[in-house]
Amino acid sequence: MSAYDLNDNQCGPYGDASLEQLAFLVDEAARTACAIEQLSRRVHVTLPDAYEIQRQSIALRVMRGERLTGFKMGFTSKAKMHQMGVDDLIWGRLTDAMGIDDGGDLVLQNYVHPRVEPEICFLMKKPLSGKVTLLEALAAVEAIAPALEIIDSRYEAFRFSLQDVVADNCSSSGFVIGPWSKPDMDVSNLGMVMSVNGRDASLGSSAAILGHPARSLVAAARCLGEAGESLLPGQILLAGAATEAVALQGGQTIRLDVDQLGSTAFTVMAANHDD
Ligand code: OOG
Ligand code: MG
Repeated sequence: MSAYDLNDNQCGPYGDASLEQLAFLVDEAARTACAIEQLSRRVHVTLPDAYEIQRQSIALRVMRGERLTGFKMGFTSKAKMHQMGVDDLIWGRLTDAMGIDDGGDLVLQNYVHPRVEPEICFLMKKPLSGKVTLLEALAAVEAIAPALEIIDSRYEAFRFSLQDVVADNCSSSGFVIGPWSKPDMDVSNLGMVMSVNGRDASLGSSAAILGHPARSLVAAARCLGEAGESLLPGQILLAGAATEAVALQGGQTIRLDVDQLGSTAFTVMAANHDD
């Protein structure tokens, strides 16, 4: 059977669908930009199962030639928890294919219903995994940059349970990274302004990210350690959005300005007439 048949399958806690088939399902949805029904509406998926589905779905990308370039944290700010109705920290994986050049273009057709959110990005110089202090986390950082994350839930109406969003790689679908600064900068409370076509769309502070974005690094080390993974030198971590995400539409230029760190931007290519 194909993974799609699970919708009609009522037997057993997962019907006939294996975690491997569910991984295929979320990967296909991302690859073809085609929304699917929430897994939790049809099958019982535990949180460890959801992380295993995520792991296997990213393994499919790697098999197609993508390279793991780092990780992202989600729901590290109250604004995001409130917007999505989920209040647990989550983490996902980033690949090189998700990267968009600073100042580059996003092609709307490649996404289901993308949104953008303002973030801080860390570049690692030392491995980090397990229980670490804030100072240890900061000492493992090579550089810090302003970043925009493009999230695109593969579920209909951008609605999901905790397990659904984790299985769907925490909605990760793209990121744009601005100029790198030295890691000795105090990033605990920097003003962040995200604008759409020159108009302010959301205003926040890096302090909204767990009180200090480096706390997201501490949380990432702990979560990854529990999963037997680590942040490796040369990899990046997106610390999580400081404000709510904003829906993307063709023709928009999105720009993020972070005090002292500088800015980053991208443009959403307008959709074709027949879309
Ligand atoms: C889940 C991803 C959350 C963040 O920065 O909080 C996230 C979602 O909102 O779809 O990336
Ligand atoms: Mg995010």
